Amino acid sequence: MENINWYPGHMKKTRELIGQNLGLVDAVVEVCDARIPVSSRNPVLDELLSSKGRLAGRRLLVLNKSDLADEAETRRWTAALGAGGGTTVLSLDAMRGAGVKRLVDRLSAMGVRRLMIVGVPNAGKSSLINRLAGRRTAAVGDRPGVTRGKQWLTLPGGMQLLDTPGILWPKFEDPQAGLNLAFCGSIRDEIMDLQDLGFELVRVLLREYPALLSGRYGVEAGPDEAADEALGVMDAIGRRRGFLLAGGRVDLERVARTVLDEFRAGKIGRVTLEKAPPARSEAESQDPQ
Ligand SMILES: Nc1nc2c(ncn2[C@@H]2O[C@H](COP(=O)(O)OP(=O)(O)OP(=O)(O)O)[C@@H](O)[C@H]2O)c(=O)[nH]1
Ligand SMILES: [Mg+2]
Repeated sequence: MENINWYPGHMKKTRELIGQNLGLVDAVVEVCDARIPVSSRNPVLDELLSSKGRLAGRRLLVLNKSDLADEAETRRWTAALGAGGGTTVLSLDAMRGAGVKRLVDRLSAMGVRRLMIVGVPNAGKSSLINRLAGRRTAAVGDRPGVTRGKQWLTLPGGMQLLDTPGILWPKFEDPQAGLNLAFCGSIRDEIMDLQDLGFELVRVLLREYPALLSGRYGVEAGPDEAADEALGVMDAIGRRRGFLLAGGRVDLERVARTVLDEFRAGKIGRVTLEKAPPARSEAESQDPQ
């Protein structure tokens, strides 16, 4: 996946392919990353679906990797993204299978016969396909490939699933989205160097989840995102872990890699990088009278 170039020709081809495949199904499941429910989506799906009026109301959005995301945020996102009524939103952990039955029940209740899965790279499309199929059919962690012929998987229960998911390319134009995708391992190493990336992640965690950061690394971490503070925290992490270079300087590259790896593996804690709009009842209760 790291080697993919989302040059315009490739995007156009992917868009056409997804468009064609949407014509073959009666429901579409979009998989996004629950930690970044904005950055891990792409409006091109809206565009493609608007020309497929028959799929109105037959769209499901899966907030995957919910095991790694902040539960309260996932609840808010589920409510907010489903608010219009046009999309059914469900949270899921495709790695362990939590939520998959709910998804299948939902699809059955909708009378779905043929469906396809779409999503940005690394969102968990193959993992979900394997979960739905009840066996390992799609290569997990594989690089997105190009379809050769249509293959349908018959799911237990009789539903037909297109075995090749549609790849929605990530939003490279928006630098923050690029960072978020890189933090979550979707476009690793392409956006910027590892040390900068780790530094940016420490800044975000300092601002949003300082207690998790100090809990994991035992360093003082206040909710101050000043650059000095993030650098100071990285330095302290390096000293505690003994990541030292000759002369006693901290190996910041190693600190960055460690924080990124541990974040991606969920070791720092459950984190949602994009905050959901407050649920209506919360917003109302905060309204000054
Ligand atoms: N913690 C966690 N990890 C997950 C979950 N779903 C998938 N993963 C992991 O995320 C990585 C990507 O999963 P894939 O299923 O290969 O994702 P994909 O969307 O098919 O990726 P591409 O084929 O590259 O587009 C793998 O390491 C999976 O094990 C989940 O719900 N929770
Ligand atoms: Mg895949």
